[in-house]
Amino acid sequence: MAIINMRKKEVQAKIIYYGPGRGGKTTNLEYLYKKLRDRIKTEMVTIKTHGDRTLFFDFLPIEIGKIKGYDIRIQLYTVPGQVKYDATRKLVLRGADGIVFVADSLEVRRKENILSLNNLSDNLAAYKVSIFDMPLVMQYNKRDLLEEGLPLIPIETLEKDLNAKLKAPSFEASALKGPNVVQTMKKIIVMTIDSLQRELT
Ligand SMILES: Nc1nc2c(ncn2[C@@H]2O[C@H](COP(=O)(O)OP(=O)(O)OP(=O)(O)O)[C@@H](O)[C@H]2O)c(=O)[nH]1
Ligand SMILES: [Mg+2]
Repeated sequence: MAIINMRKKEVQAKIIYYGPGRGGKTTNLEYLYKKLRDRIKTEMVTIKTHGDRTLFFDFLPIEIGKIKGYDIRIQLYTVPGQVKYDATRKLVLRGADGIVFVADSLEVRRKENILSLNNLSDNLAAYKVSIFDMPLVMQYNKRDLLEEGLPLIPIETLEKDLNAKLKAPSFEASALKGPNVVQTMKKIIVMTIDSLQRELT
């Protein structure tokens, strides 16, 4: 849940990048950090990694200016995607205001995407939150690998596997090269702020 400080006129919202291990969550935040460096006053924080695997979380705070007189601060987090880190994932998810689900487009990762989305739904349910009530954006990542001739899951299949019921806005992206990384972030911020508006008015 967002922290709203009426006296200071500040809103702090938490957005989580969720998805299977190696799907590209950390790479999304790294790209945003490079791209928006002048707008980000603090360093990106990476809490514990083993090689390039996230063991705890990444954290990137962004100030996006004022809405209705309130200073809006967005905190982007990633969870560790590896199945074995579920307790940590659940902890980081606590109090989320919005979620980006980063799916891995590689064909061999089809099952992992579905399991991870189910895991998200279960972990939200444990906090008594329905995934259907949560601002959520789907990102189909690694689309650049199509040019390398690697077998990718067709978008229609990803939509059917992951988004048939949710019907969330979705983006084909490459966290590594950049297409739709900023757009994904903008969309989830707008959706998250929209859902917080009720608390502001
Ligand atoms: N080609 C390509 N590689 C990508 C893309 N996004 C991520 N990768 C690569 O995939 C690997 C895993 O990316 P990470 O961002 O560390 O994945 P993660 O989701 O944070 O993984 P965990 O921390 O284990 O949950 C890295 O080698 C990235 O460079 C992409 O869009 N295209
Ligand atoms: Mg990571």
